[in-house]
Amino acid sequence: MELSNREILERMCAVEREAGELLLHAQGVLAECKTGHRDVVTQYDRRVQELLICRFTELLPDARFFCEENDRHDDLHAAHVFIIDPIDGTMNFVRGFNHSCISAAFMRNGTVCAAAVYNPYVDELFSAVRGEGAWLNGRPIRVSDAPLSESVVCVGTSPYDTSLADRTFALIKAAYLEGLDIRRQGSAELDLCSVAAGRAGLYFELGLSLWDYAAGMLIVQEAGGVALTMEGAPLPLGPEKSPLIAGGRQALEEFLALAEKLK
Ligand code: LIP
Repeated sequence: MELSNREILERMCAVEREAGELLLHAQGVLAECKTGHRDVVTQYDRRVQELLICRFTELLPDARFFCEENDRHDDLHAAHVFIIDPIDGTMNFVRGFNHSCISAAFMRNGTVCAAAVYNPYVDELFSAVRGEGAWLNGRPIRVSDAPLSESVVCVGTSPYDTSLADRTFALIKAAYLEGLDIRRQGSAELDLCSVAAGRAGLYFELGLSLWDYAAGMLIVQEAGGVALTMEGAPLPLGPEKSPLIAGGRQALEEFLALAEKLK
């Protein structure tokens, strides 16, 4: 009997809570540089990733994996794929900011159908099932439908690609001037969950990988919001990096129009 998306989500949530203990009790964190001194990985990123792969393989033996670490990039066209960011907000983790999460999205035949994002530091588990809604610790959540002028805007600075800096900071200044204020929290998935829970009205970042947004994208959509590229197109579910904007429809459309004028 094939497992339903809801049954798979329940297992994803339990596994992320288990992995959360590894972050809460982490000691002797060793940071290694990947593409540069701002792009780091730790032994805990790898341990969490291996734990999730092991548990999800027990659940679905034919599952494939597309993950941030260890170049684990299986075929995204497979029937069952888990997209994993073992620690989203690794620099926060290394620096002790206590604002990071474990993120996993389940894709069935090319469509993201279930998602879970767990922040163990505040015991907040955001989740969603396509067509069934989005939740925070089991309670339904909705995006804010406020206009940009009444929205706090989460911003991402794409620190791994400084060629995006001029455009990024021009957009951040626009968000600061047109919105209520900005927040740079350091975790794309948690920024998307802040939008899904109606805490922030908008989030954007110009250079993200699939594992940085696959889960949060579904959680925002199931919370009544929109998640698109900065050109207003559907987000790619592929290996290429992508700009992203997410929010309630009104604030998002206002900001996309502003971004167009700033080109
Ligand atoms: C991080 C994102 C963050 C972004 C960083 C990086 P990581 O993910 O959460 O929003 O600014 O460039 O992509 O590397 O900590 O999983």
